[in-house]
Amino acid sequence: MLKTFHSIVLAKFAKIKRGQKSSEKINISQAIKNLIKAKALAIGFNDVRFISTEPLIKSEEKFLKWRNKGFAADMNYLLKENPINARPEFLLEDAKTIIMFSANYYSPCPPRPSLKHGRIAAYAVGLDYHKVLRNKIKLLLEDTELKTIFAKSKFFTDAVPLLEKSFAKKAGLGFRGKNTLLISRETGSFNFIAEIITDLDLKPDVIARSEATWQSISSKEIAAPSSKARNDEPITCGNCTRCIDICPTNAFPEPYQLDARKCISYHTIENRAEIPKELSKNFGEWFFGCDLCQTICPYNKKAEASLRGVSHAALAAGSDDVAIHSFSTFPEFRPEAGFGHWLNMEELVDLDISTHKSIKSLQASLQGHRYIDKSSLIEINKLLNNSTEITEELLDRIFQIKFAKTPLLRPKRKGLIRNARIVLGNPTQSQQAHN
Ligand code: B12
Ligand code: SF4
Ligand code: SF4
Repeated sequence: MLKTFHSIVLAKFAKIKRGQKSSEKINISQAIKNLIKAKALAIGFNDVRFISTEPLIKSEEKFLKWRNKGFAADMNYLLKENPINARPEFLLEDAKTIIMFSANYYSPCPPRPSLKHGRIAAYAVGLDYHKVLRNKIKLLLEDTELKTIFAKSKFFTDAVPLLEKSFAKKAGLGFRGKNTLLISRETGSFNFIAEIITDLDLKPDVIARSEATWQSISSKEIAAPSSKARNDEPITCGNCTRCIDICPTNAFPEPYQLDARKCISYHTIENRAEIPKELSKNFGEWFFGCDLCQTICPYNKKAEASLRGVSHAALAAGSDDVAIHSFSTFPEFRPEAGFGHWLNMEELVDLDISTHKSIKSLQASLQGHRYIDKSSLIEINKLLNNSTEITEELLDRIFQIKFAKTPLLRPKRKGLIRNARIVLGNPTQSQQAHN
């Protein structure tokens, strides 16, 4: 029955696409949206919204001002002369609609196993979200019912300099926190943002408040985060400044603005050069990324509490699977899929050329390392058995095998060794806001 309805809708939509006028256009547009949304939620996305590709001129102005202050550090993709950040039409000719997706990746962090362990930000405890989300979206684009209508579409997540948080905010996926992140009232900020840009002409979901209105709403300081917020209430940070206060490197010169040059996340992931000591001495346990301005946020604490509530109820009812399912929608984002929240920093130091003098000693150390895939160690051993001396190339290859499919590849071997040495040099700091 449902299938027949979908087929009729798709046939009608194909007719509209061919340019034939139809008074049913709006209803069909809604039906198509419902179909896409239902399938995306079934795949595991937390939320799906539709907006037009209209450029976000005000966001572009703010972005350019932010960049002129030097806050983008040396991130080349943000420094391009003709930025596309606020103009999705540059990414796809005839683009009409952006379908915005959010996917939760939260998992609670267990206590630090030892002072030799460095902490990995929650977004990176599992597999690389770029690949995971691409595969999930592929399921949607190749769905038998949907593939005919997605003729001209492109998928992105974090791959192009598009102001994803601004588009997500406009689509109604959340509001903008003073930590600059997109925060959903229901699920907090531990959500990835992804989007399909398409030539499908679908009616936008929400007539978003203009960005000017958003700014005035923020400055009205309506209320401190409260569990009593109703669905129709504008949600903001109110008087809260917890994220700004907790940042150990003072990376927020003002609310809603981040100076990447001071952010642990920038330095441990994007920066390829030396990290100034006066900053790195404050990195504490953070070895890859940083979550402090999120873990402290009341919206995340509220989201976690409500998720735990769900798990407890479900556990009481006899289900032991919900505790895991409640946190991270996709199994690929859970700690057991990757290196988890903590990694022994000595595993990185072992990959420094100065650490081991012989292949035998390197090989012996590598047997005690953690791998996310059993075949990794077999492959590494094969490589070592065919090598006569330790070279930078050999160590790079081992690094790539060990961290394959995870976000930890990004700073490259030397970047991760640099981070490991920083954490090992900051051993006395206790675990910060560990959940
Ligand atoms: C560059 C980048 C970074 C940089 C810079 C971050 C930043 N805040 O700009 C660094 C490396 C530091 C970084 C860190 C992280 N990142 Co990052 N990053 C990006 C990337 C690629 C571009 C962001 C960007 O364009 N920044 C430029 C600034 C100017 O943009 P903006 O924050 O939107 O700027 C607005 C505000 O500053 C505001 N504004 C400016 N001036 C003023 C003045 C006033 C008065 C007001 C009210 C507003 C205002 O207007 C601007 C335009 O709308 C996006 C992916 C993407 N394509 O969007 C991911 C993205 C933002 N990152 C993400 C994540 C997960 C992280 C980390 C949590 C990872 C981690 N745990 O280490 C941290 C969080 C740090 C933080 N508090 O932001 C997610 C965030 C998801 C979410 N829920 O918001 C994104 C969206 C990736 C994704 N697809 O999911 N990231
Ligand atoms: S990610 Fe960490 S260092 Fe960066 S702004 Fe947030 S709290 Fe500060
Ligand atoms: S910690 Fe407070 S100020 Fe920061 S984003 Fe959360 S609610 Fe807003």
